[in-house]
Amino acid sequence: MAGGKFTVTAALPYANGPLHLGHIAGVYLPADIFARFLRLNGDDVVFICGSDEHGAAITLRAKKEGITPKEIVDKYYTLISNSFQSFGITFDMFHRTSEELHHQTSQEFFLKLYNSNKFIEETTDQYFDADFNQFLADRYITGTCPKCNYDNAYGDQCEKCGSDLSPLDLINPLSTLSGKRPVLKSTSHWYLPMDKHETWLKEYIQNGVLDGEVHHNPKLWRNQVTGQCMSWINGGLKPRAMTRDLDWGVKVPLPIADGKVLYVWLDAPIGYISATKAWAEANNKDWRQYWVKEHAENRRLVHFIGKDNIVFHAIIFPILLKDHGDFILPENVPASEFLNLEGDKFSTSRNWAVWLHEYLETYPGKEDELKYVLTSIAPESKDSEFTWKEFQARINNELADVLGNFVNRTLVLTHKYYEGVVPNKVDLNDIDLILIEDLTKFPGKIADLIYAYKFREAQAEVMNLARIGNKYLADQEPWKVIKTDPQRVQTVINLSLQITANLSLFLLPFLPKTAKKLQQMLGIQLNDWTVGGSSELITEGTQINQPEILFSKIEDSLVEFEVNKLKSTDKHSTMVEAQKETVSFDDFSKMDIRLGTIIFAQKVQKADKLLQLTVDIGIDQRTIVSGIAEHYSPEEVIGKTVAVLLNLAPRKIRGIESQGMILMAENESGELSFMSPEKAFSAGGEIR
Ligand code: B3M
Ligand code: ZN
Repeated sequence: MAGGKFTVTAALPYANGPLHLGHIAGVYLPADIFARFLRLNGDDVVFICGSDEHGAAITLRAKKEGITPKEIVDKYYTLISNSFQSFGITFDMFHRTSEELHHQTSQEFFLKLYNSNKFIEETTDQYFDADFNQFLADRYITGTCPKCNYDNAYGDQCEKCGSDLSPLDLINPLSTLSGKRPVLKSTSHWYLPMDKHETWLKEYIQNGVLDGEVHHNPKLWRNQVTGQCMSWINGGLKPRAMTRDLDWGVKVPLPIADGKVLYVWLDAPIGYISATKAWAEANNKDWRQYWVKEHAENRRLVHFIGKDNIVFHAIIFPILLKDHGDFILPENVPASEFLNLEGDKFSTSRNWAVWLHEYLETYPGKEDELKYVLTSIAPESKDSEFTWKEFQARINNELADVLGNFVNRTLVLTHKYYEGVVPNKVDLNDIDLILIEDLTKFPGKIADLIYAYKFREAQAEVMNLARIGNKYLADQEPWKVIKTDPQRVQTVINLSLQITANLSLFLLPFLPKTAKKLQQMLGIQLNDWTVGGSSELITEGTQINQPEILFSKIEDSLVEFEVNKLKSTDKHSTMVEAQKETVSFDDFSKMDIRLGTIIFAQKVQKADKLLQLTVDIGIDQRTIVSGIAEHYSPEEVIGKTVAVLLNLAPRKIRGIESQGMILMAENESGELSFMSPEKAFSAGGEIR
């Protein structure tokens, strides 16, 4: 099986926020296991990723944080690439779509398609926000989904039912910039006529046939990937615009396209190619051997992604690659389903998430524990769930009690009986022979599972070997037999050490740090998968080092701490999160806020919540109607000095003209409190 050639990619994360465990379990960890395994197995592999720095995901985030898109992508590129590095994801290249090389590569790609008439130019009416002078595509517009009635669907997709939408499909569309109903305005764009590609796509996806030749084994595609693609195709593909009216992105390289950029989903997957070029340049390689048909014979392109990216990688990108003509097409698109967290979906806005960088900071050195748990529960074929309770159970009952225990017993006994020197095997009995025979099957079994993208099962196989080891020790009872038949114990310990050595090899793709630690304890170095399965991996007479405990147990207090943290930040974030748009200083200084002293108060007739106040604001005395009657009685408020917004347009409330607003703070349980000066300031003092 070795000797394969692979170009492996992992979805380019948007540089608009940190990564959480859902991203890791679904995309980056399986991709890394795959790449690490291929390297060990002697396959030729390049493993590519980078940050996706264009599109509305970036510009809207920048707007929300009140900084520029450039500042956003720089900030999150750094955060994301650092956490990948400290977690131990072994990309050969982590590139950025904001790099010049990428802009060039994607512009050339676009031009090639443009010049060979692969696009259709169309002028249509599109939604436009007149206040912001901007067309509204994708996430710049929301409205009600025509398919499921969800009222917060985006212009490109409904996140509730997964439907692919265009802004014109939305019922009751609203601009996310101004919050207003947009107007229609005409604009021209280049469309990819996806409808023309249905026939060959079906052949390619369903049968693994491309240009009349066998391209890949369609049985190795996950059901949900083939299923989703076929339902798209059978529902009829529609032309899709490949350009946008925006000022952030890769400029459309045509003189007639001022103010237009490439659609982010056109440029992002081309990012895999640019990243490969950057890597090749830095490492003296020829990038074409990884992408260009003529130079990349038998090269297998594999895209690791989450299920929300299936259409882009299994339909749109293949169309683009085929239209271009020079490139190989994906041989598989192992997409994951979603990981949930403690009974709920991961949610960035609610802060319902376990962030990778926070985990790494809080639990340094425990990367392998997290890797183990995430692979054990990976959402390969259906949604799955992460809970801290299960995190604890998997580490304690499996890593510590099965793997750690077996290794520890073996090494401790080697030291106890043989001063740490590997003993000989003498007289193998039937049980030994069966064990030796079983051992030979492991590398092949695990490899087959990995080549079939079944990482959960592959890791479980490695654990099975540790279980076999435990059972062998328990059945052979060397601690008893040592008194009656010391020769027999030599064999038992030798074979247990062979199992341990094999584990230290098989663990490398999954738990690389643990595997290396184990090799260090054994005083051996293994980095070739093909030697696995041997019962001569560690030679007689080898001096091994003192064992260290591989995994310490996770206390209940950690579980409690993490669950509480999740719950408290969740509530907290809904209260204090900066949800409002940034305002300029000029906007702020338009507000006239001063201290006012309440000199009179009475209840408003037939209105339980309202007090009518007379407030002295230094320059005059005015009437303000305030909704505080449930929190304060009239007597209580008289004499208080509070913050007042003076230049709020006057409004009539219950027939009384209110000439300002008292500013109040609200706590979690909805109680109200005045904003009073901390020093004894009198009415009229300005607040700024
Ligand atoms: N950035 C979407 C995502 O992060 C997008 C992936 C691009 S892969 C070429 O889910
Ligand atoms: Zn919907």
